[in-house]
Amino acid sequence: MRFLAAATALGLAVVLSPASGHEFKAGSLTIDHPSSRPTPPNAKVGVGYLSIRNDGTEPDRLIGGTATVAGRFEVHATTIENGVARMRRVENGILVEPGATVDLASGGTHVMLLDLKEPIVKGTSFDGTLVFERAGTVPVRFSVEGFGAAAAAPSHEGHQP
Ligand SMILES: [Cu+2]
Repeated sequence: MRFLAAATALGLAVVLSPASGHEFKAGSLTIDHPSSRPTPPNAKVGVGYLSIRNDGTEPDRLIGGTATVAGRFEVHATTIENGVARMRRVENGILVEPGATVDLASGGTHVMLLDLKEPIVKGTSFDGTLVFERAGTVPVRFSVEGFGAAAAAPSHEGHQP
């Protein structure tokens, strides 16, 4: 109830998701559409994308997570250095300010699934968690989608541990 009251007071829509989306709530946070992309056989690295909306009055921070298909879960940022996209682990997590929506998407900040135990297959889904500083551990489910025609597959070479 507190969440609804706060959201209403702020004039925010409580539920706003496309028909194809799926979302997960934890306190003031809404996790929208966790997704992943298929990997080739024997790949050791996969990606995770999602968005996080904070309808509360306190900031929160995504500091980690898990996925059933992966041995390790990291949050990565993409930066362009000398015209080359490089990814590095975000050590302090991802800040989600009150009223903000943070997108973890192709070409930007993303979830890196390392030490894959099995290939990630289009049309399937897998369980995972997101860990936040305030909201704690939030169970989510990643749906595996194809690569969009417009979005080039991100290269994750150099990510091998
Ligand atoms: Cu990465």
